[in-house]
Amino acid sequence: MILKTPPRIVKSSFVKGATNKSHFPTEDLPEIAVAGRSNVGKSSLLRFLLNNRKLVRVSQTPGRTREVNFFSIETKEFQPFLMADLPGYGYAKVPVSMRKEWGVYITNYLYNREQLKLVILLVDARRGIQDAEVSFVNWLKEIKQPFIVVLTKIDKLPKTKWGNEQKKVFNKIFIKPLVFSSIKKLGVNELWQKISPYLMPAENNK
Ligand SMILES: Nc1nc2c(ncn2[C@@H]2O[C@H](COP(=O)(O)OP(=O)(O)OP(=O)(O)O)[C@@H](O)[C@H]2O)c(=O)[nH]1
Ligand SMILES: [Mg+2]
Repeated sequence: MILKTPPRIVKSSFVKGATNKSHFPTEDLPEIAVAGRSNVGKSSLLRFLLNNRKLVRVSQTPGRTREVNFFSIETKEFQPFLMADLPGYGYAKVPVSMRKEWGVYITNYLYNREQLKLVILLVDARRGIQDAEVSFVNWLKEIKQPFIVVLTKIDKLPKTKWGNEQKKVFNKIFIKPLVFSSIKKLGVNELWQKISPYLMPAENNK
């Protein structure tokens, strides 16, 4: 099912923050994960997508989010699902040893989480796609994990440059990214359209 407008959210709630695998929710619900560098706007995107400012904490101190934060979402259009806000990678102020530890944690989650349907990879529009992100995309392709790429903070660039930034990303990974801004409230319809094929339609959807 592909939506023309965002789904009607009946309820969205914080499930838990998990610092290791044994804390991951065990319900067998389809899951969508939001990944990207620290400070790229993962939590802001979730807030805007779920239309719930109170639900998702936006970090004051980037790079400190160590846990995978799980949110459960009930809508009129789909069966319940979870969204996972992953810890950001590559924040310069974090010691290398800790960065490695996080890398392993996130990679294990992405590789082993059976209910994971889709990864939303965020790329900062001003920085463009970096080598680390290109490697990450290649790895997702290799493990056959479906994903989409979103250029965030697009409001920081004039509209005349958006197409060119999208093309630069395409030239490196052969995927056209969506443009998105949590501040200017841009791109949420397009994002839901990309997400919806990975969700199960509600049985009595009206
Ligand atoms: N201009 C602009 N700023 C944004 C946008 N999205 C997020 N920000 C800002 O970027 C900063 C980081 O946003 P977060 O949503 O906390 O980023 P994050 O990826 O969750 O960061 P970590 O949890 O530390 O990995 C905040 O100051 C946000 O206000 C956007 O679309 N446009
Ligand atoms: Mg965050």
